Amino acid sequence: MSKRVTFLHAADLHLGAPMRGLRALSPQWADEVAQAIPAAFDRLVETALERSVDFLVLAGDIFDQARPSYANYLRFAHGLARLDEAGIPTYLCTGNHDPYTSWRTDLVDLPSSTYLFPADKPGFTCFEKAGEPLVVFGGRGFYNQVFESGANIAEGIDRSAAESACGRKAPFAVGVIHTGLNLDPNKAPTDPKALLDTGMDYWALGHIHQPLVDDEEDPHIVFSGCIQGRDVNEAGARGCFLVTLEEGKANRAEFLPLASIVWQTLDVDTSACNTVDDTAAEASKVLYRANGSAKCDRMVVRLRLVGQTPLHSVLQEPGMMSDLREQINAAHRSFFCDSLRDATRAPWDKEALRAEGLFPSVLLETAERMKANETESLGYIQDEFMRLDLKLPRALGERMEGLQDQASDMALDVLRCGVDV
Ligand SMILES: [Mn+2]
Repeated sequence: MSKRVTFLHAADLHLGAPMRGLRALSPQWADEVAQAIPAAFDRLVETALERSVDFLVLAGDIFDQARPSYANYLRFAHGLARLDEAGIPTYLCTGNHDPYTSWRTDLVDLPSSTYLFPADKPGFTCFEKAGEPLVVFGGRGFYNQVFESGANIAEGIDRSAAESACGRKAPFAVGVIHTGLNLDPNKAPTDPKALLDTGMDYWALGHIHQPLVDDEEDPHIVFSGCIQGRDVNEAGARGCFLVTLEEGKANRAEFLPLASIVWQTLDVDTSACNTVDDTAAEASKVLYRANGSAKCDRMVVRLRLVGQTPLHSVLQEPGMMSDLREQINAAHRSFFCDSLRDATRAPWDKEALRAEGLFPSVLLETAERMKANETESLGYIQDEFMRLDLKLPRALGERMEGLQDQASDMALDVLRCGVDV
């Protein structure tokens, strides 16, 4: 029978991090947001138990600060103890936020099954199942907040080093490091191509807060992302990866959402709205659609009203945006809109612009002439995409008419010579 291992890969827990950047929060929401990070960690532990994984890997930045609170350590140790009781060990390394030198050993003991990778050099260990070695690990964390410039955090970590350090071969080899890879040159960067040549089956990385997978079909280098976004810059679903390595098969890494609160920046198209109340209804639709794909309990959203609408001037009346924001917030317990911005545009009275005979009328005439000659327009776009070495979007021909209208409206906007109706 082919050998197989399953584990959870998470990183960037940032226990103890303040949630930032909320402009206007109700006291109730402030409480929920403050609890979101520890709640996501608890969900990570629950998920490991429910899925009966072989082990948990944490690739650094467990804590947000170099001196985390006793309460944060307790929460962390309690979670790891629950896993330990279920026979699930944890393998972790330190990150730039919680470097090795500041790691507290005087607050609480971590379970004996927890392995902390060293940070001054690579460390190796082995996971056994039924008395047989199943996985060899190689990993390294951050020693201080700043990684030694020019040093390579992955140096010396490869399959043969892990196997010889463990004194045995194993079906699988897993690397664990906190690194900027080739994405953040300031945080222990390392070359992804070199990682692929190490013979490790899977590199569990931490530091980049966005989940990233090198190859969806057969992932080998993966950033799990943070478990809970802290502000609108960390928008979208956040969680961990359920990794399955199996002999003779491609690797699998399934993203599992853990964040209870997901941040979003969303646009609400008001162009089909006849009243401000319609706009609130359209906002609801957008919120539910986004919530469906984010798979979270709660969403904090920044909404932007867009599109051409006769409501443009009404929306600009004093107090209108705050009334509308309150209406949206009162209607939904699951969503909190902390900012609502009007970016709508007044509709153009194109007939009036044509009648004026000024530059906008020339622009409109040119746009219509181009629209009439679709082949020429498509040819032009193809040439531009080829020049920029970009792939042409699919079904472009069918979308040409709408795109051309949009382009001429945008050009008119730039001219800023419209009339409010
Ligand atoms: Mn981090």
